[in-house]
Amino acid sequence: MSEQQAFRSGYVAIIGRPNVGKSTLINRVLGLKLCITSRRPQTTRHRILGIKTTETSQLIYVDTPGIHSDGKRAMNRYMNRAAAASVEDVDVVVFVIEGMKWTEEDERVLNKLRQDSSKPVILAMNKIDKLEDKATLLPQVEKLADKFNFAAIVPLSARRGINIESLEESIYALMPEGEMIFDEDQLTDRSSRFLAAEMVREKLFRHLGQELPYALTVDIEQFEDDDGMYRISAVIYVERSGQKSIVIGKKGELLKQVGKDAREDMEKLFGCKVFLQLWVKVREGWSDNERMLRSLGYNDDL
Ligand SMILES: Nc1nc2c(ncn2[C@@H]2O[C@H](COP(=O)(O)OP(=O)(O)OP(=O)(O)O)[C@@H](O)[C@H]2O)c(=O)[nH]1
Ligand SMILES: [Mg+2]
Repeated sequence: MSEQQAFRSGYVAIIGRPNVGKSTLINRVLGLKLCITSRRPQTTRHRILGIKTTETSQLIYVDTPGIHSDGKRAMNRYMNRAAAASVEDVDVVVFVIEGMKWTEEDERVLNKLRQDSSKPVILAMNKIDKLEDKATLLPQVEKLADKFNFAAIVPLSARRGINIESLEESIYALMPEGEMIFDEDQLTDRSSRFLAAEMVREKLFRHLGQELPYALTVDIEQFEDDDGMYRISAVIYVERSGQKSIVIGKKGELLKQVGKDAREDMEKLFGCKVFLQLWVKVREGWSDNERMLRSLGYNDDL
């Protein structure tokens, strides 16, 4: 630690509507792929911590499900609760929006933040790599500054890694002095088992068509360290038998591809060989049944 700078630590909630790039941003800040991402909205379902420890700070980033207005299904209510709870005990909030866009859903998220005005909020304008006319940026920043007393407004690109240090500096400046909260080499609060299930879910989100990703979840049945190689067996639960054959694909091709991609990600993250087996099972109505949700790991105490 440098002599002039006191050590700082605390929690940073990353919030925003679905698909603005919250999980991509956390991965970029951490410099590794911890959180799953996809081009579909509502990819993240659970709160997950990404911990970054440096010489001068330990910043704990909280990835949250996108806040959205459809609270009809039990799963959607669970996701909104997880997002809302994440803001409660943090030191700084990073509110992510998509570039120059400002939607009704963004307004709804901001209204939630207005209800608890005690926390500093940084506005991150993500995906500025897509911005065609740079001259439009400044007027938009000024317009957004009128909406709320943001601690900072940072245009950035999570995918391309533009202006990320500037965001990190703004966060650091708002953090209280404090000791390390987690071990210095700890990267997340989640188990390898949880991360393995997420990797499989991400590949299903990426390989499947429009609706199906929302009808499935992944449960790890076996996770064993076999002399330095992880033996993992995962069950993909779908809601109807017709969905099962789609997930498996012609001659099992789709499932094979999902398994290969997920295994490669796991090997990178865990740093060891992985033997992955996938099964597909039907569990009718799992996503709209509170009890089944809990049995599949969607618990409010997370
Ligand atoms: N062009 C561009 N795309 C980005 C950027 N950041 C994220 N994306 C893309 O936006 C999509 C959504 O990214 P996610 O990180 O999954 O978004 P999220 O906000 O976590 O979404 P939910 O978990 O569904 O709420 C993905 O296809 C990302 O690759 C960026 O800086 N530029
Ligand atoms: Mg996400």
